[in-house]
Amino acid sequence: MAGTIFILNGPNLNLLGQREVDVYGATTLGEIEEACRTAAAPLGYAIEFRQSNQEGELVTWIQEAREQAVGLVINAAAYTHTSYAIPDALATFDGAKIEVHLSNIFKREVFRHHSTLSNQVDGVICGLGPKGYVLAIEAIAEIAGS
Ligand code: CA2
Repeated sequence: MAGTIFILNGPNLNLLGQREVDVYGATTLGEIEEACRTAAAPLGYAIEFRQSNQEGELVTWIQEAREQAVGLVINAAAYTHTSYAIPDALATFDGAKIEVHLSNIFKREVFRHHSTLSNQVDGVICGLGPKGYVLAIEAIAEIAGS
C-alpha cells in the first residue's frame, strides 16, 4: 500500500444528488466516494473519505492527515470563500494537496471567484464534476510517488 489519501468535503455536500442537480449534478457523495475508491485502489492508495458541515471539524481532520496521510483532496464547499482556519491548517500539511470543486466557480457569482485555499495547495480542479476527484487522486499519486 502506497499510503492513505484523505478526501475532505465541506458543508452541504452531503446533499449532493438531492437538491440543485442543475448546478452540482445527480451523483451522490456516496457515489463519488465509490469512484474515489475505484480510482485509488489500482494506484495502491487507501482512501479516507469524510464530510462535515463544521469548519473546525475540517481543521481537525487536516491535522489528523498530517499524521496519517500522504495526500489530501479537499472540497471545502462554501468555506473555500470564507475560511482562514482551513488554509492555515493546510499550510501545516506537507503531503500532496489538491483543491477540488464540482462546479466551475469562475463561471458563477463573483464571491465564488476567490478561494482562500488555493495558495496552500499543489493544484486546483474545478468545473469537471465528480471526475475532478478522480483526477485529483491521480495527481496526488503522481506527486507523492515522485
Ligand atoms: O462546486 C463546488 O464543488 C463548490 O465547492 C460547492 C459549494 C459552493 O459553495 C462552492 O462555491 C463550490 C456548495 C456545496 C453545496 O452542495 C449542495 C449540494 C446539493 C444541494 C445543495 C448544496
